[in-house]
Amino acid sequence: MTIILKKIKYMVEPSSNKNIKAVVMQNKIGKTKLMGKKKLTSTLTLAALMPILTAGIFVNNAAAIQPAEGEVFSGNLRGKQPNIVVIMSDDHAANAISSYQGRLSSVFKTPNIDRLATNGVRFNGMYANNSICTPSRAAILTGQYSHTNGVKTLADPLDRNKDNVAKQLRAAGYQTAIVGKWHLKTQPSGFDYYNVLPNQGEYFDPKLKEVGEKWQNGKKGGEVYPGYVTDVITDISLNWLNKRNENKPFMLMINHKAPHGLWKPAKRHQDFLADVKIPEPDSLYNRGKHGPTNAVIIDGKAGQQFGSSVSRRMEGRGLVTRMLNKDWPTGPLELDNYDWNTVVSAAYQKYLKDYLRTIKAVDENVGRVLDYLDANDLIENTLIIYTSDQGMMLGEHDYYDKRWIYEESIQMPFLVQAPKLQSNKSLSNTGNSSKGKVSNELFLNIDIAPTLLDLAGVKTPKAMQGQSFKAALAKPETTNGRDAIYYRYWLHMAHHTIPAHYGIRTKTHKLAFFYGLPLDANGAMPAATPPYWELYDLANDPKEMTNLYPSDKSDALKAELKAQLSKLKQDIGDTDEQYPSLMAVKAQHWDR
Ligand SMILES: [Ca+2]
Repeated sequence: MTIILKKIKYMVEPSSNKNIKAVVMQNKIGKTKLMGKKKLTSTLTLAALMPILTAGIFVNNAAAIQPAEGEVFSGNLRGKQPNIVVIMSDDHAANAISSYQGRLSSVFKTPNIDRLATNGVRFNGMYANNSICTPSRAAILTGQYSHTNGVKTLADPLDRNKDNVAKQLRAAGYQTAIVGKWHLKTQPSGFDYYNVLPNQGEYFDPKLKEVGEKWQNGKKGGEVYPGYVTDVITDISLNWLNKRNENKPFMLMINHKAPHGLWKPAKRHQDFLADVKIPEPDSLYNRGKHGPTNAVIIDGKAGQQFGSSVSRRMEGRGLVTRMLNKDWPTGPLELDNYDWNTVVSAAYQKYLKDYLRTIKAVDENVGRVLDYLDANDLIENTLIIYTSDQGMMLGEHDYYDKRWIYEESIQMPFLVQAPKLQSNKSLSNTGNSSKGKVSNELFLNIDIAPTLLDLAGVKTPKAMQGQSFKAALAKPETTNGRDAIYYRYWLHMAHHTIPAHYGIRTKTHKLAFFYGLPLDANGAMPAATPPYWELYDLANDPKEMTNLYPSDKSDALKAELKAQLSKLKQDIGDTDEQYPSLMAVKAQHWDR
């Protein structure tokens, strides 16, 4: 125990010979003053001891921090195990990153995030297994599907005794930290340092809950940090980097709140894009034969619509209705003409400007992190990822929010810059050789944890369901991904009136079964919705404008995809037999 205390004390002492060249802390954080050596030492000692005080599975962690300084970690492993920085924003659609060259790229640039695309690999086929905050974050950490890790909805807490990527990396000698959005209710585990927002957090003067303070679940607890949340999260992250033990590799997760709604841009960005017309998707006005085109009867009420709209198609949660409220954070929507298309356009423009303004601050702060890593000679041996917990519907098909199986919702932006120094054979082909390259293969968020572990020389634990795609970092154009991905949204009809569904996305097609039942999902709405199917030919209809399911011509394709979907469900253990109500719906609708 003495050795451990000594070790941890060393770990938290600021390095004496730091040479910080270019970092200017934008905010003087009141909190920093409190983080004198004494407090940090006691704080992190407690955090480091927690695993040892807990049972069984942490034995490796304890072993990992016990050897005396220099014997195991400095020199031997350093240089082989890359540092890892994962910057993850919230609801950032690939369309809103200029290197993805989407609809918005002509008017909105993300020069700093794009540095990762220029120097690394852009993944076009990274997907969330369950396109909503809490479940996707749990899947990323645990490497497991929602039905396995137990976090199916926003209401499910992550069991902190479960294994996760941070615990595994700690056991392999890493220092681990997470700053910013957490949204998993229970106290973070596996992290030497955490400082996280309660629940969604606030844009201005956010509260954060730091390691060492008495933990309170969910939205409770925390101390105020003056400033704008994206700046504050970056300040705390860089502060942690300054204080880390330089003799160990590190994994730092920087989790931004932005660009999650309701959007509150930094004051410096409130007029950004003011005179710009944001390109609109055609499907904002013409929804085609996409999705549930007809209103349905839900809970006895006729004329109900699925999916929150930009337009007035849906009142209540529809953006027009919400933005007309005088309390809308950036001021109410101003209209001088109530023609349908004029109103839709005005609401869309306001939505996108609010949204993109919050991303502007994310991009600036990504730049600060990259500059820091550069200035401190860390870029050579650090893997840097930029991603988001899922995507976002930005007016496509007259939707906002996510949750749907549609591309804009489930695609996660995923940009990776591999370490430049290639002292490790397993990374010998990454770096310059893969600079500026693109992968069009299919991957899932549950593959991220196994990949990070693979990079650190850790075998994927059996309980993780994802697969390492480390090879794709070196040879993105020739490395195969998954044949198909499995998607499932459980939070039936809550918040944005989207029915529960599951489906399969192959390289060319997407098939989704909207079974429309709450089952045992926490927070799901009780009323069943009419079951239906959707089928899209992604090769010829990438914007998913025409649901092919009603056409008899696609019968063979439907049968083939249904068989593939059933097989996939079987393989990953997400079978339907435990739900009699779902089996009854399938008996009626599976073969229709
Ligand atoms: Ca999210």
